[in-house]
Amino acid sequence: MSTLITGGTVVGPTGAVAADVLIDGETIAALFAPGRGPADVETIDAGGKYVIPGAIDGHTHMQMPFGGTEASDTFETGTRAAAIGGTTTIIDFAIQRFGEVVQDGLAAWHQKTAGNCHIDYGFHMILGGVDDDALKAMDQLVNDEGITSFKLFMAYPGVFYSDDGQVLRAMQKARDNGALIMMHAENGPAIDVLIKQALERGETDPIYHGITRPQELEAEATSRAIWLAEVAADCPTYIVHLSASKALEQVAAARDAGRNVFAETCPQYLYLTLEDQLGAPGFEGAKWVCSTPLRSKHENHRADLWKGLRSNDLSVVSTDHCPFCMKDQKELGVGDFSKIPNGIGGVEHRVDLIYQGVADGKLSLARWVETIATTPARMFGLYPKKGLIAPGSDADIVLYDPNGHTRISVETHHMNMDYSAYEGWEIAGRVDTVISRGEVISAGGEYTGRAGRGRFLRRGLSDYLL
Ligand code: DUC
Ligand code: ZN
Ligand code: ZN
Repeated sequence: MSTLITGGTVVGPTGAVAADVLIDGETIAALFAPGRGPADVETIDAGGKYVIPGAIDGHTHMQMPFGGTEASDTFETGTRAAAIGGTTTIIDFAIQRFGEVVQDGLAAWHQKTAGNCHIDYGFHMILGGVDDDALKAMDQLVNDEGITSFKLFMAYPGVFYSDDGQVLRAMQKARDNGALIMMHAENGPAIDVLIKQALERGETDPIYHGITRPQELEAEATSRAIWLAEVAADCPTYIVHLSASKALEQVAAARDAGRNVFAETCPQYLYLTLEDQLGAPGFEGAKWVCSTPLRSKHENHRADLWKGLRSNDLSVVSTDHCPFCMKDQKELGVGDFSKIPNGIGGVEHRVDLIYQGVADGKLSLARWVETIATTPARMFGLYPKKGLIAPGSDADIVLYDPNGHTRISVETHHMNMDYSAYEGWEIAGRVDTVISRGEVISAGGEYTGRAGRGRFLRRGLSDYLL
């Protein structure tokens, strides 16, 4: 069956152009000058709307066991919310813990997702224990399983932490097999000292989560990761959830030197702050406990991050979607901020929140699409199947109404969270229609997708490394 999207403005990484888009089955068949497409097909009117590639969220944690509980969105609820918000692909993190077999962790994630996802999905692999077996498993995942990126943690000693020797060995292996190393860059052992000292002083409120994770310890770990990667023959390295100016300086310097270093940021770091959110009265700040933490509004982080997105020192915006409800989950940390499960939910709102940057004049239309769709596709081996409106690509398409408005609230969102990190925010733009592999799954506020229609994506190597 063929469908023609008419009258819209197609936006891609090279800019915007008026064009009609012909979908044939699950893929894009052709682009036409306005009015020049076939006449005998069904049409979708995109007049006054942007026609953009379905967004790709390269960093989610659906139903992740963490902090003594489990992230509150399942793959069913989380991918449905993502779809409604214009995201048609997620890449979630399968987990290997210390002492576990890597392939067992991967199998567990296949089990969690099977029959449950509303949109297409892939996996990165978290390595919580780098040893000889895990290093061997990296080859197998890259060669046979379509898993081509591995996340390591320089934070969370005793949970996911890898020491520098382990990091170096995993980087050497990745340099060898073409995989990308994704790094949670915070100095975990030093943070643990600061946490202990704060608790001993009776500093137990949520804001101390941020105060005990200063930007210097993100910058130091970022720098160390970059140098370790250089020792590993310039292993390609991608810094996740970069939040702070000093960490960004490290990435920018490495990129200026021609290094294989990339980074993402997330909407929470572009908009929210240590004082206004994490420092909210009482236990309220727990809603915004995530790592890396929100940064001070009295420094220049948010402006620097927007600038980094413009200059491509930050290549990608992902969400690090890791939601926990206040009730029974965040509440685990009443009286002790270190026991608050770390994570913020936002998979539904990334497309709108970054479009707000366009409306505010901080980002071009082309960079909006590039940072939320095209670059994640290239970075994570999904391009040009995903992330692009061109003949042969999957017909993952969002019609975006720049004249619409979005009001974010727990009353109306679809994520399984009992609060919203952006409660009451009114933002410019609105996701109008979402098409996933040729099927309209959301239109005019009505959702028509279904669990189980999403397919596992075996990913290739990152485009940026070839
Ligand atoms: N940070 C979070 O806030 N949650 C999940 C894991 C992480 O690194
Ligand atoms: Zn992380
Ligand atoms: Zn994460």
